[in-house]
Amino acid sequence: MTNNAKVKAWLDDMVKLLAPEKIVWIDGSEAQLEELRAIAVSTGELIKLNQEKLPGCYLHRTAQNDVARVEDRTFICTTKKEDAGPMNNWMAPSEMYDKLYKLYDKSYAGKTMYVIPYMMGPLGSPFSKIGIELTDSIYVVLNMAIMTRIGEKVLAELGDDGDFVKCLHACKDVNPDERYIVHFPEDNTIMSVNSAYGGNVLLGKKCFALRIGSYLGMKEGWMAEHMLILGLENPQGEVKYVCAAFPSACGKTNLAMLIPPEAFPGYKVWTVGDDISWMKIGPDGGLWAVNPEAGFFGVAPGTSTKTNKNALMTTMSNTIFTNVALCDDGTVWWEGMDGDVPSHCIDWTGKEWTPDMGTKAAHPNSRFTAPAAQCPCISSEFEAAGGVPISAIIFGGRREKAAPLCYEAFDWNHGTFIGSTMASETTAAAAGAVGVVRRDPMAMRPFIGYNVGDYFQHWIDMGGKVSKLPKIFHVNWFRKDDEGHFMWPGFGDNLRVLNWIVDRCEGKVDAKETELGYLPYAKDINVEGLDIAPETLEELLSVDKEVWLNEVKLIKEFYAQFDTDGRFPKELYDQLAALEARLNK
Ligand code: OXD
Ligand code: MN
Repeated sequence: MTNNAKVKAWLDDMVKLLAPEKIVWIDGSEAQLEELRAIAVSTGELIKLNQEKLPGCYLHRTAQNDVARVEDRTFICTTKKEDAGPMNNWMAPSEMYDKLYKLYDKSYAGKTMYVIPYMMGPLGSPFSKIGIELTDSIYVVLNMAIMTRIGEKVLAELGDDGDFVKCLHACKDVNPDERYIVHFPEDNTIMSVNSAYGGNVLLGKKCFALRIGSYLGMKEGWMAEHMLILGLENPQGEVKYVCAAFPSACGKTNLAMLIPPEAFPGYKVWTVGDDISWMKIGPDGGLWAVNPEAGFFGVAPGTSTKTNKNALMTTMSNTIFTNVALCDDGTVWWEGMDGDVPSHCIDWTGKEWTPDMGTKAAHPNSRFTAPAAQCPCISSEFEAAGGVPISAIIFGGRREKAAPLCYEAFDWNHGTFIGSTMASETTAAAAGAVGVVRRDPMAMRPFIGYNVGDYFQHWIDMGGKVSKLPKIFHVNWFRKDDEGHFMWPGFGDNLRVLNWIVDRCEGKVDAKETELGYLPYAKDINVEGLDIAPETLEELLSVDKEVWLNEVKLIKEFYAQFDTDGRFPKELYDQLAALEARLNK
C-alpha cells in the first residue's frame, strides 16, 4: 500500500511485537467497510439495527468496566517530567515503553491487525496531519472511518517521505488495572491498551487532535483546542465564525447545532465542528480554524428534537451507537429521547429492561458516531482547506451565581486569563459531590499534552503573533435565582447572546465597562418573544462583587495548586492582581 520507508520500518517492528495472524490495510472503500460490518455482525461485535428505520446503523456494547475515558490512566511521557507538567500523569518514556511492550507482546496472536491510515483535517489542507492506527478491533476501524478521513487517499498525501503519528491500539483483555492511554509527544507516538471504548481507542480524537496536537501547536506556532466551531449567518447572508470551549455537561454539541428562535427570522447557525478546533494564522493575519474531525462522537442521553434536533437527524443513518438501549423493533432508545418510554427493551448491558426496574436503559455516557456531512446544518465550509476566519472565542461554564450571562474580555491577555480560570459546578450527572467548583482551563484540563504553564504561555505568545485577534468572551447559561430556578432559557435562545457577541466583533453595539470586562446593556440583548422580567435580565448582566472577591481567592488557590514549577506566565498574575484591584476599588 505504501513505499514510505518510515511506515514500513515501524510496521515491521510492530508485526514482530504483536504477532498478528493476518494484516489488513484499510483502503477506505465502501466495499471493504461493508465486509467488515458483516464480520462484526457475525461475531456479535455489532448488532445490525432496523435497516428500514435506521439504514446503515449498528449497535455496539462495550465491557461494563470500559465505558468512558480514563484520566487517571492517561499519561504524557516526556523525557523531562516538568515538560509534562503538574496537570498530567507522567512516567519516563523508557520505563513506560518497557511496561507497554510487555503488555502488547504477541497480543494480536490469532487475530487480524488492521492498519488504518487516517487524516485529521480536510484532504489537501495545510492544517491537516496524518496518523496510522494499528488495531485489532473492527469497531475501531468502523468508527475511525466515520470520525476521520481514511484509506488510500491519505497514503497518497503521505507520499514516500511524509511523517505520521504512530498509533497503536490493542483491546487485549480489557483489563482496567492494566489499561493505559499513553502519549509520547517527543516521538509522535500514541499507545492504548486494554480498552475498547471510543475516547480511549479512536486515537485520532482526544489523543492526537488534542494532546499530541496541542504539543505540535506549541512547537509549530498554532493552536489545538477543545472547541466547537460555528458560523452565524444574518438575514443579509453574512456569516461570522466563532469557536467555543465548555467543560462537559454545558451543551457544547447543542450550541454547535443551535436552531435560532422565531424572533430571529433569516438567521442560521452552521456547524463546522462540535468538539475540536485547530487554529492557525491565516493570510490576513487573523486566526483561522478547521475541524480536524469528519464525524460527531456525541453523548446520546438527553438528545431529543427539543434539545438538539439537528444531532438527532444526523444519527438517522450510517451511525454506530455505543451502549444505548435496543428496542424490540430494532431501533434504539436512551433517556431523554422524544416520545414514550418503551415498555420493554434490552439495556446497554444486554439485559431485559422495563421502566419499573429503576435503572438506566442507556449508559449515561452512551454515544453515537455519526458522519458530520449528514448534519442538516453542516457548514458549506466544513471541508474548506484554509478553514474559516474566527471573529470570537467564547469560554463558558456552569455557574449558579458567579458568572454573568455574558461578558467580553478587555483584550487577548485578559481573555487568556478568563480561559485559564474557567470552571463548572459539578452536576448530579457525574459521580461525586454536587455543586463543587472544578476548574477546567480552556476545557483542556485532561487534554493539554504538555506543561499547563507552557500552554498558557503559548496562548499569551499567540496574542503577540496574530495581528487580527479574535475578541474573547465568557458566557454562562446556568445562572440560578435564589429559589434555584434557571434565569436564562438556554438552548436556541442562546442565539440572542451569540448575536450580541457578533455585533460586538463588528463594532455595532456599545457595552458597559465593569470589573469583569465589558458587559452587554440589557437593551442590546434582543428578548422579543421571551418571557423574561427586565429585573431578571438586569441581574443576569450584573457583577456581584462579594462573589467575585471570593472567586479571586479560589483562583489564587487554583494557580498555587498547579503553578508548582513557576511556569505560569507573569501576564496571568498581572491580570489576577488587576481584577482584584478593580473589585476593591
Ligand atoms: C468528549 C469529551 O467525548 O470531551 O468529547 O469527553
Ligand atoms: Mn470533547
